[in-house]
Amino acid sequence: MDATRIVDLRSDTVTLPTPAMRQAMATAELGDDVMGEDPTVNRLQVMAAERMGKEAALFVPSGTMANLVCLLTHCRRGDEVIVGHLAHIFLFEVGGSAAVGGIHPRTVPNLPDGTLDLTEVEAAIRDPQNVHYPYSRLICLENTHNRCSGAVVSPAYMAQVRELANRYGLAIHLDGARLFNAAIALGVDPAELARDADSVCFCLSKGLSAPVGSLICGPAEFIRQARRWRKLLGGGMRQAGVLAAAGIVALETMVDRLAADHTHARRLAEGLARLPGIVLDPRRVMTNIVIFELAPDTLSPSELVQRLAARGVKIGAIGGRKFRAVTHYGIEAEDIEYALACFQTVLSAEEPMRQPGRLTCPE
Ligand code: TLP
Repeated sequence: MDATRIVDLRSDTVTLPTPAMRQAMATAELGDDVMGEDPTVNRLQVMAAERMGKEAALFVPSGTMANLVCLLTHCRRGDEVIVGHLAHIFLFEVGGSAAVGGIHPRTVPNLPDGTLDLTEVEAAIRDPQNVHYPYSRLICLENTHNRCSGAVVSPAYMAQVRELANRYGLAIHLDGARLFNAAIALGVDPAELARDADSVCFCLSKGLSAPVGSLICGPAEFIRQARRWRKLLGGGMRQAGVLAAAGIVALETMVDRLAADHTHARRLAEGLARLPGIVLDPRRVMTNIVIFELAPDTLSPSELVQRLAARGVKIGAIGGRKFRAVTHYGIEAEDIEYALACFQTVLSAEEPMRQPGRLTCPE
């Protein structure tokens, strides 16, 4: 055991900015972005729109605000949104669209590959003539799919959803927090994955390692309205170019290296799957998220988390006997080998718990 080593696999949100990002932040050209006058934010927005193949883009502080602004822009109060039961928007965004926008979520089960069964989606679409129903307005998808072990949703599937949405006059929003991971895993342009969505957002502060920020991309008129919602939510940041500068470096330098995170996640998954007591199909790991289960009659979830943490390996307990480990910038191949060795030790160790305690990481 290495007393000094920390292998933090709780999330790719823990990534720290690269030296090039810090340099760019220190020297960024700035202005008042609420007035549309921050040249660095404007440059990042142009870059993001180009990467996503959309007319325009808007820089927002977080992925949560990006999704909320998009839902508020698409929907009016009382409208219904069709969303996967494991979607981040549904599970982990504080019910913001209902709380702030009066938007009604209608969940459809996520399949293990992150998609929604289209028959189920169609069955969930309401008859607009029936006075009892809310209007179905929007279908939300997620790529990669966080709770489906970073599953990748294909352009072919997106095209099928588009066809369905067109038949019923619905819009599509894509939570692409990790869209670049999906693009790298599939070997396609991110614009291809975003093509059939009316709005798409992606995060700079996950695998791309920037400290703060997400981008919403879509038609120019959509972005114009989204800008008003961002202001309403308090997301109009003044000299935000300090942050956007890191985002530009992220897009320029941190996309291709995501492939290494995927290799590390696959190696971790394969190693874990060989350990007695771990339930996991490594073939499902396509990107940087590994979700696995602890068999009954082994450690308790808190014992596993705490025994690993005592060795510097941090993972997230995500409910029941399930856990999540996420690879990212700063995690190297030897960190994965170290983590696997620690798993092996704690799963075979008979040592009693020194400090029985609560789970501290719900994610
Ligand atoms: N996900 C975080 C946690 O909130 C769970 C993580 O550690 O994975 N969409 C997706 C698919 C996400 O995974 C996340 C963050 C968000 C949106 C929200 O992004 P932020 O944290 O920037 O608000």
